[in-house]
Amino acid sequence: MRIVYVLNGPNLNLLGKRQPEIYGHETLADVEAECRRVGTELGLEIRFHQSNAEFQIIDWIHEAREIAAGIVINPAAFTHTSVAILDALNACDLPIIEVHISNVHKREAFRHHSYVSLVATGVIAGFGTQGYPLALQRLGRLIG
Ligand code: CA2
Repeated sequence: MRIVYVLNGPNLNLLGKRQPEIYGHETLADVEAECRRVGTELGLEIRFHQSNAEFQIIDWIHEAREIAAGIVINPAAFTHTSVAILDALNACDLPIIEVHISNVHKREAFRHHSYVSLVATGVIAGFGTQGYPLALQRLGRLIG
């Protein structure tokens, strides 16, 4: 089965517990369950991870580079700051879908720039947590 990494950056472990007006009521566990359900439908094995540490996300990208068919990534605040995550993704010859739960373009100006978009195959923003299954559907098409 084709392996897809679904990677989540800092503070996304708080999903559904704070700021529901921005990020909704679903928890990260709900998002993981939905990714696994859609992954099964699409014949994808989902490796779902979250970390607050930049190095850990980079290590998972290195893992994905070796064994995965694609990456879905919500780098959270690292989106706007991390050249290191951009470099790690650039070392992958894989389709990469960048997901943001909120519409970053109607928020603060510092959220309008994404390092990850420089390497992403596609970007989904503002679809709430539904962005994750949508990203998996797109990957399913791309790697089908
Ligand atoms: O909209 C997104 O998915 C973001 O990647 C979320 C990041 C933010 O820094 C990006 O600009 C956009 C923040 C994730 C923090 O998630 C929380 C969830 C609930 C409560 C507090 C934080």
